Amino acid sequence: MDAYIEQAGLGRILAKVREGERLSLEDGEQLYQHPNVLALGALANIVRERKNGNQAFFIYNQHINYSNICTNLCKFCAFGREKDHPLAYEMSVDDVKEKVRERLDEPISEIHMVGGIHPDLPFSYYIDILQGIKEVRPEVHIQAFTCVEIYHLAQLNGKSVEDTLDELMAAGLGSLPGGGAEVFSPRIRQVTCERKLSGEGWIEVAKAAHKKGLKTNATMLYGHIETVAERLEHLDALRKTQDETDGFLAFIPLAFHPKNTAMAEHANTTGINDLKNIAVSRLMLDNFPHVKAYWVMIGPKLAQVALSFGADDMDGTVKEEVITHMAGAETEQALGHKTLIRLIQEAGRQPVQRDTLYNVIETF
Ligand code: V47
Repeated sequence: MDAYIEQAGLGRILAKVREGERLSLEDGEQLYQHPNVLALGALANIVRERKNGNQAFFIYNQHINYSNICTNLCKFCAFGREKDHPLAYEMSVDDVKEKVRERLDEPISEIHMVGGIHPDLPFSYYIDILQGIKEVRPEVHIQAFTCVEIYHLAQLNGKSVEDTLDELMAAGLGSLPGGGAEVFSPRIRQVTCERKLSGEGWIEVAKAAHKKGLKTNATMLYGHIETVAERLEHLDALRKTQDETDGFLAFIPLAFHPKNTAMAEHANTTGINDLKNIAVSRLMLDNFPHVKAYWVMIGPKLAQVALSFGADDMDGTVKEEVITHMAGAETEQALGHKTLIRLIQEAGRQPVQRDTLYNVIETF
């Protein structure tokens, strides 16, 4: 493999990767511009196997989107709605509890819960839905509320992000998902999501969570108007934050789905772009333990291939995914754990069912 990578003209970067030396933004630029995706994958696979061996993780999880009512109305999003829109919805605390109750017979270890920036639900609602989930399923790990939602909840609560996190943790919050990061560049945010918390704001909330011992994930929404330089600046900001806090668990590149959004003129991402983002992020984010190939976004078949291009995690069973499907995703809304195991085994990796914090539940 090394000879192949060298022949592709990537010998200098290969030497750095072998030495465990940090890649520069210029290296990242060279990787993104490189036409040979197999050589990029082979390079990323060195880091992937150094960190995670032959293991490929998945989780038994359930997604709950408590409301799509949102005041941010980002142009790339087909999920958020204004309050009076016919498709707007909001779940009561009992609705959320019922969603959890419906699947009590399944060995779900994590509930992944996010929603829009709702204009008038009170702070107590968020405490109540956390407590309600714990009442129905006390042992489950709740990974909920992006950094953008946490900032909004702190404003609702009239307290600091730190104090608000304490209250949410006491009610059952276990970790934060990685959404809302988009691309940190102010240019991109100005064009696509001008009302959203800034990139600096997102990072400040993540740091506050990490300082409390709350683990969080991070994402990047690629495949729209962002430049390669803006992607690399985003990765660099995450890498610097991780140097400081060591609180990120996984990075998840999110492929833009344009259908039903205000940016519907864009084409869907291609398989090569998807694999490049997995590979380059694995190489740049040298201090992130995990990179996910989120099958909902890139499809189970490409996610399987991505396990040899830097990714070591396929996310999970999910069930009832809404955000990407509103934007035209043609993937399934759920995968059975047997399917996940088969996808991983056929990719030549060892399936490992994990919990949210990557403790091993079962190896197959
Ligand atoms: O925050 C919105 C993005 C995110 C679109 O932390 C879109 O483990 C593509 O963050 N096309 C939600 N993406 C999903 C998310 C996530 C998913 C799975 C696992 C984890 C994790 C996090 O999806 C949003 C936004 O950044 N998004 N609209 C769209 N049209």
